[in-house]
Amino acid sequence: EAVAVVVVGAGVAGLTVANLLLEAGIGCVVLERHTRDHVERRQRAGVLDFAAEQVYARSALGDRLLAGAPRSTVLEFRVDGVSRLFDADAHTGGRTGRLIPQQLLVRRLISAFLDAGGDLRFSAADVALHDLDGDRPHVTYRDAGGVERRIDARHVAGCDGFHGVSRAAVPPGALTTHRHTDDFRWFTVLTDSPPPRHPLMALSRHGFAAHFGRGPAASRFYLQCAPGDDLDGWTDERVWRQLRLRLADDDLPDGPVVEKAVIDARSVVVDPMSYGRLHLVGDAAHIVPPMGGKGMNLAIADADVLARALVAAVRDGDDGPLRAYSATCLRRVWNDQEFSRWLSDVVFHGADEATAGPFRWRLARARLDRIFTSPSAARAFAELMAGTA
Ligand code: RFL
Repeated sequence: EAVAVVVVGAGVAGLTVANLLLEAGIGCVVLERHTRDHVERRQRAGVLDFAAEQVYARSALGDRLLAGAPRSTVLEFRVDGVSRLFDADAHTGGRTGRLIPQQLLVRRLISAFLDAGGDLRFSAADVALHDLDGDRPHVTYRDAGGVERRIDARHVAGCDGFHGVSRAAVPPGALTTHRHTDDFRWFTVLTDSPPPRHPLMALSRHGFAAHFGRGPAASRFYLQCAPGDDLDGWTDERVWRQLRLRLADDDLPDGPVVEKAVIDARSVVVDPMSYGRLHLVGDAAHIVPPMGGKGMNLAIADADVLARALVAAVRDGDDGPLRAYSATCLRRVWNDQEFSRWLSDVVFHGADEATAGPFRWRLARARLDRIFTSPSAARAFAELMAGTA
């Protein structure tokens, strides 16, 4: 069989590319390794920034995808137990993001695609990419019934996350990988307990902690932890005790802990994001650390740029936007890497003088103080949160 574009991976990136292509009348097939149920349950991010929201608002999908998702207008920093509210709405002129759990967005993207007649194949095993540097690449896989399949395509969108097959299909040496890992780690838990009033980041001598909502009855917390700290040390009892201490809130309501993970403060950027007729999108091409909430938003921004470039190439015979795809995306990727690092630095080093040392601790506190005292610094911060168009 033959199609204009094969999309590998049905995460936020792949589903956004696929929906935008379908809307423009470009044929595509999406291949996803997991079942629909698995993909629809994966809980990760929770904030759609303003730039990502605009991607959907410009398409016919906006109302359907964003229904009921409240705006995120205020961010709370709680410093040594004292609350400081950052009014993002005022500093961006209303260009604030929306609170929407990633799996709800994924669920809606899947149903929108299928309702519009999209071809989405779950449980696709052993996906492999071939002849990427020729004019006519093809993709092979085993379908849910175990039958070997082959799809010829003009382009392949590699949207299969950081551990997918797309980037691995590129010959060694064709891509440069930039990496940086800090010596601190984040411990994150997902709980069935009420969300905070506003997204909350707390700095105190007990260490950093953050509390973000994931829908009306769930929360994601982040706690800074030491390099040697692993999951075994974090009993539920320690989690809640540490959260109450760090958030300076004895009445923090608890609830079942649904998921725990320790994540490195890791940044990765692959350059270029294209190889022949393969284009990498989202986590397949870059990883940003959790602070700043840009991972999902970068995936959506890449998907938008790629979908437009593919429409120009396939429908209008204009390859220019596709050739510029990588450079267009990388400018935003590096901007957001810097933002995420900057914010991680503020909240990590600004939390605990004993860990950061007196000099870095004071620098970090000064950085945070600046966004509450300088209107132009506040605006710059709010713009970075809103995302670059
Ligand atoms: P995804 O979402 O990982 O989707 C990739 C899809 O590809 C499929 N796949 C394959 N399909 C076919 N063949 C193969 N060989 C395949 N290999 C993989 C996978 O099953 C999956 O369906 O990548 P995408 O679309 O690029 O989206 C990126 C975002 O998911 C990611 O950046 C964010 O979730 C990162 N992230 C966060 N981002 C934010 O913006 N804000 C947050 O608060 C936030 N919190 C998080 C996060 C990531 C987390 N993880 C992954 C550790 C919290 C966590 C815990």
